[in-house]
Amino acid sequence: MRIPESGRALGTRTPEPGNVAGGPLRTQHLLGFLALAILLSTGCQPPTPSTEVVELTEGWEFSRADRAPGPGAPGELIDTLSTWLPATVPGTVHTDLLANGLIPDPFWRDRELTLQWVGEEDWVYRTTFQASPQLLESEVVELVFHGLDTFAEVRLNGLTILEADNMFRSWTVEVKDDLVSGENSLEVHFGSPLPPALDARAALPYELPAGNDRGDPPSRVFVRKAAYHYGWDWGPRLVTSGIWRPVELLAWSGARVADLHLTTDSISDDRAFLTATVELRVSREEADRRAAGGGVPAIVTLASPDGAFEPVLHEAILDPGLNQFEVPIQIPDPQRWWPNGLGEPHLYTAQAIVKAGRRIDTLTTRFGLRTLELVTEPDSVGESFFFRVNEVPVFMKGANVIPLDHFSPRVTEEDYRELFQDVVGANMNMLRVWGGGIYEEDRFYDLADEHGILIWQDFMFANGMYPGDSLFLANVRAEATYQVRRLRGHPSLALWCGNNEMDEGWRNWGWARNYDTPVDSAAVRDAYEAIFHDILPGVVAVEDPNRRYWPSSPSLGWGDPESLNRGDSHYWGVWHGQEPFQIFAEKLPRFSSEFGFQAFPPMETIVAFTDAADRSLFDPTLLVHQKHPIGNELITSYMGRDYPTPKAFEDFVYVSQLLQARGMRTAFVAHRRARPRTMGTLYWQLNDTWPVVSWSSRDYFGRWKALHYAARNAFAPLLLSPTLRGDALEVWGVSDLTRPVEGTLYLELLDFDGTLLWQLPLPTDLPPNQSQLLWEESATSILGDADSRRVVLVAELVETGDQAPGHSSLLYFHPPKELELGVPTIRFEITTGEEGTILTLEADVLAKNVYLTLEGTHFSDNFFDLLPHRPRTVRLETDLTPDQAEARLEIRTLAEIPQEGVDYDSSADRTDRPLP
Ligand code: BMA
Repeated sequence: MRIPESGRALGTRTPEPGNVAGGPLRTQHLLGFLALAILLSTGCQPPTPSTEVVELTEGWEFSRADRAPGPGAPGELIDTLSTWLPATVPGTVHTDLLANGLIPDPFWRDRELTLQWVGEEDWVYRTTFQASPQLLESEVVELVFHGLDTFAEVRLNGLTILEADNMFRSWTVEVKDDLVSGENSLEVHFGSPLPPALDARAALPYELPAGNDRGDPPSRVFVRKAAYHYGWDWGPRLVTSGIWRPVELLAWSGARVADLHLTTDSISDDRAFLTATVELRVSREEADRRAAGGGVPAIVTLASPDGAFEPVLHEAILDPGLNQFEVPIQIPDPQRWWPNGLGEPHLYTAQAIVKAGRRIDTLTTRFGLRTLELVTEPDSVGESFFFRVNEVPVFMKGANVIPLDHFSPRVTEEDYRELFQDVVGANMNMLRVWGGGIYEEDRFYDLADEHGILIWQDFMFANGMYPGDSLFLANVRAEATYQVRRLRGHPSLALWCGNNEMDEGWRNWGWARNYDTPVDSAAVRDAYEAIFHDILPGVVAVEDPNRRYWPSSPSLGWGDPESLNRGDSHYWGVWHGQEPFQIFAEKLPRFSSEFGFQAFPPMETIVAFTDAADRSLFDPTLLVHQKHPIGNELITSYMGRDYPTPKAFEDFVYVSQLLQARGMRTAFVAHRRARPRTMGTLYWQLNDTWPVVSWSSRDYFGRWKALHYAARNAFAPLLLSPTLRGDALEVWGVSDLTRPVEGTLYLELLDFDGTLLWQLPLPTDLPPNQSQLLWEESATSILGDADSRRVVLVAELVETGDQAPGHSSLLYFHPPKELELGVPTIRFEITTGEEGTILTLEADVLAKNVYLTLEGTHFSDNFFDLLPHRPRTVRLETDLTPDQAEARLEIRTLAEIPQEGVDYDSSADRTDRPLP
């Protein structure tokens, strides 16, 4: 007997392993162990899989479509573009043009500006594929597009079978009758998603606001397509078209499992009660065959390959079309899914199997056991806003994530893995998938599940107002239904949020007053109400009733004092409002879902997209990679407040990162100290879609800015936060741990030469999950005769019985530019051993913001202050030998930055040298 290993037919093409867009889906059809058991126990002929999936990734070509010439493609390219050129699916037209050598890299220098024609053209993609007689014998054959970007007319063997108009939906067409045995042709025509092509589709008597769309007229809100493609204040305007997610033929007969979804009803330490909902589809042919018997007899089995629960077998009579079953499940001794930092994010596996006649089909999915509520209840401040997970109020630490590449189909599985490593590496437990980007790949949410990273999920609407005609609203409803059903099984999913900054824009940015008549204004608002207060919450209530829906982030604008008392907040008083960083300690929201400050990416990244001549602050080419209209001016002005302003561009880049980290740390620690009033701190923004000056902490290439290190430090489960409030010197302890901490708080006052001026060991208890003032004294009395410009307070918490150094934090009594820093001599050595490559550094005087650079190397720590005569070790992820690394390592510190107006020759004074 031959036992099939997989429900996927032999000969099925599998996607490139590295390409997530074409990667494995969350749920896969496979014949698992239980199917095998049933199969063996029947003792007769093995069942055949009912479903065959054929991925259509091969043989694609593309060409410019012939339509009335607009400004369009440059004349010299027209002939070449009108031939058939090789294409990659999933992909985008820009990446295909690039691969064919027809356009320069859109990220190189100012090339973005020369490539606007690509979005103005229509494009055609085509391929051929073989339909085997076996495939054609299937009772149902469907063509499934998991993502078409965006206005697509699909022709199969010359016949139009689909007109698609939403990048965020999947499209399924029954094609059995349109297929021929042997070769079939498939063509996808993409219409330009820009005016004037778009105008016929979106004729409204008034304008709709569409923030950041750099088109004239702006048009993105009429198109269900990623908003950031049209330009954003951190991204290029490169308006794509293409088959951006996989295409497959799904052939099946008899009955198949269409969906398996588990919801948790209750969990105690002994037992969890769940409901599994299984959706089955039965072909008309199968039903007709069995009509005499009054339906299709089938055995439906629910099982757990990892043994979480006993298999449940169910004899059923199925109807043609959709059948739904609810199966109660009990899991003894349940292991809960915990967010990062609180425990293991345990995942279970469940499998639904349907056997009808000789055919069998299975669907496997993962699930996690946890309870999660967003608690918004009246309290002494106003109204709470916090997440309670498995009965524990959890302080959320994290960031807003945007697509990992402007051309998102080229993001690889490895890229996603590295992102999540860096998210966990920075002690985060939540990411917000922001509404101007994309509903992420399945792989993204799988990794979030595996790493215990909760997801605040926006629907894809941002910074504009959208149309309200019935076709548009129906399109939105279909999109939401598809996405909610696709993602609802992930334990990481914490919240559905309607949109980004739209209610705020309407109320506070003048949008409501932009209209000639109150009637027009009311019509625009009505469309908003329909989408965000009717359709989206309605879809969530039906498809994912246990998850909370929140209409708009933020719920109130940052100028409204009430925004600090209830709801979530985007506090942009810093940066957009030009307020000082210290304001973060005063404006304490209930949940901070956005706030940020820009910095330059590391020099290695700048070098990757510029020529040497471009590398100055206000160079026009460089400014193409700075999308905020006054971004560099703002960085410079804030820098002047706290830091010496460097002469050299390279030094400016470094200090811009210190500045960003300093500002954001001010917010992180203030938010954490303020728990339980404040219960979340998600900064803007985690990553970049291309190499750019932006608010990100991790750049396009995955390099950490100083901010990413600062986030890791400030998000540590146990945080010490020394702070000055007037003359009051306070030391706060914040614990996100669920166990009490007992230990000793060591306080020291050191001068920059390393002389200990004062010290205090203090027995300290820190209760679980709390912020507490541990110690308070007058700064004047602690400083005594010391020069406050030459001293640092070192606070360290060492847990009783712990040998390892504890969490430590430093406090200076002045901003960096007022400190009297001497130029340090830093001695170092690099060794390899069991722990990898280790760098040990030691300085003779305080070395402020030690910045290590070494080609292709990631440092476990960087930008840190090296205390005098206190050696410190840093782990290196590098391909270099210790000797090579020692020879090439560069070290920069704040004291060595040549400043504006200071006559300083850095080359003469560099003091870094290896330890003898
Ligand atoms: C936020 C975001 C984005 C924007 C950022 C910086 O509010 O929602 O719209 O990129 O501000 O301006």
